[in-house]
Amino acid sequence: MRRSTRPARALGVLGLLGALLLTGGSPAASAKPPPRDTAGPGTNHAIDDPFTSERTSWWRQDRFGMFIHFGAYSNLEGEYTRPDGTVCRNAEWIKRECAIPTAEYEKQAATFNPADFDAEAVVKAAKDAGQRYIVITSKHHDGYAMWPTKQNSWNLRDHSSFDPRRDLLAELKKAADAAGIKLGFYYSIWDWHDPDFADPATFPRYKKRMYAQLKELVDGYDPALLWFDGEWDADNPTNTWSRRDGADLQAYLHDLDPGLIVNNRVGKREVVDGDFGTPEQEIPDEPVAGQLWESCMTLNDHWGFAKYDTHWKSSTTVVRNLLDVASRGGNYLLNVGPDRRGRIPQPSVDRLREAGRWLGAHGQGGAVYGAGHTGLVADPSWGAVSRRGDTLYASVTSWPAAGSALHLTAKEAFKVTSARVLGSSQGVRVTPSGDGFDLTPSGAATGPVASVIRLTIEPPAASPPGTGTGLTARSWANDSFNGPPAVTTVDPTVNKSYRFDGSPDPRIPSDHFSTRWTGSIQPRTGGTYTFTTVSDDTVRLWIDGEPVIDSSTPHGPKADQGTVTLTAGHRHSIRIDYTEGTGEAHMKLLWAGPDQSLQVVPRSRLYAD
Ligand code: FHN
Repeated sequence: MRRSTRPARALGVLGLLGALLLTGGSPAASAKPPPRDTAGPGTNHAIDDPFTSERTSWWRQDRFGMFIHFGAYSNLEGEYTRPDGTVCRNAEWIKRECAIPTAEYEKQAATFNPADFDAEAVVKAAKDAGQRYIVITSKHHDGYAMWPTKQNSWNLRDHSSFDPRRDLLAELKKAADAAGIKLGFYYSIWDWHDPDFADPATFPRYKKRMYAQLKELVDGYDPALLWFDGEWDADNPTNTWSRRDGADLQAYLHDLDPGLIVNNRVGKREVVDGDFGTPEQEIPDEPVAGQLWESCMTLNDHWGFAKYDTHWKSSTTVVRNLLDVASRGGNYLLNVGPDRRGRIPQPSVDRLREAGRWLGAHGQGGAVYGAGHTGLVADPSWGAVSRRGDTLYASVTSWPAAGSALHLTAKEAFKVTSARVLGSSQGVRVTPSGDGFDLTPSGAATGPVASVIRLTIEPPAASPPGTGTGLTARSWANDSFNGPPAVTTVDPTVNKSYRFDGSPDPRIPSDHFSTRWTGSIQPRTGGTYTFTTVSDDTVRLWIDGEPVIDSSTPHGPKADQGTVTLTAGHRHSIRIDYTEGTGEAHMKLLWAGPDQSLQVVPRSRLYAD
């Protein structure tokens, strides 16, 4: 029985134990999840709102993680000398990009011996950096498993020179748990080594082994998240992973562990896939429409270890990237690539430690941990502004000349009740000015990385808490709202992932149906609200009878946005017309406003007809 560490999982285990007590059945009997093909009409696969759920809370608070790319490729340290003497350079793609014959790649992997991998040192490096979760490659595209999988012998236990008594992932899990660091696993769907992967006729055999490996990882190591990769259409070998495969895998993983967090590469990197988007080597300019997100980056120019790559990002760049990411509501997953012996390169450790020192000084980490998009101010040219409750953190990277001011453009009315520079006794004059405030410090910047002005604010006036129970939902067993609705109910929220097999009700087929939600929506504060619909196939949204979103051309999974001004406490009429033709089906209604970060519109703000 897997040790459970989180409420959701504990419930799973307690639920299971409860079932055993009731049925007296064996664990295997009651642990067996219902076959997914019985899900069918009436199933909504959306388990919660990742923007607000307890399940994702630690991830949304922690903000900063360590990515670790470590595998059989690390043994070559980024360089391969071909038989003709020419040298080919790559890191984790070296087998494919340098066309190393499989037998030769297997031969070199047999010498892989990361004897110096020190899990406690790795976890210390993360903690010293201020990284609060770790994601390590359990299996990259080369198919080589970094744990003693029973599905094949292509793994660190059975095919290496590593001590067979050791389990590197178990060591890391133990060290991470002891340090209060969450541990996640990267897992590549694309597998260059498994003989059944490339042929669609044998791909089901590969999928069976893949599901079994994922069960080994979840049951054996209790990861907090799974970071999928290698989901894209590719050749050499052909990758036939489909959207349906992604939907099935997500349902399987939720059965395995309801508390698990999964990224969008479980499917096809769409807004409806997994719990968060994964922009790579880039930082979005603003919050991503309709989905949490995490920017992943290398610290030099390679994910896997490359002995010649000394193009390291500075610790200043790391901190400033992190401040930008947090101010836009994202996470930052920054990579290290251990060498063939399992050691993190010292230049990586040094830069990460410097970043951690800045975060740990003067409470400056408050601008990152648990902080996010303000919704109240525009992105400034002189730095980044993040928000945590009634505190704004203005992280200044271009300090003004003596006596000059920093202008902060306010998108909504609010007051600043105090301001101070973290790590300094200097005062900051705050004066209303034009479309916002002028912040005039009285002293010098506190350092070369960024200086943080901590502003305490009085947020926009709020009306009493809502007492809503949801919207009236009428559904038709046709995609044109034709005739009387087959089902009328009250939906607490509009948060639907029907995917391929589900629908609003067992009486509604999984294709060719429509739903109309009506009622009213009541904001706590007044001002400009951005509504986001995430839909497949079509959606139209009206507020007070005025069109806000019209996405009535049938489409695949897509986010659409529209803005409208709402009055605090007023019940604005709302109508959503949604249709599903064939294939996949999704419908979510989210909003973001002056005092409201992006989330599924909560039940308490929605009132039925
Ligand atoms: O092909 C991989 C690559 O090797 C690396 O693992 C990155 C990290 O996110 N993901 C894929 C490229 O998008």
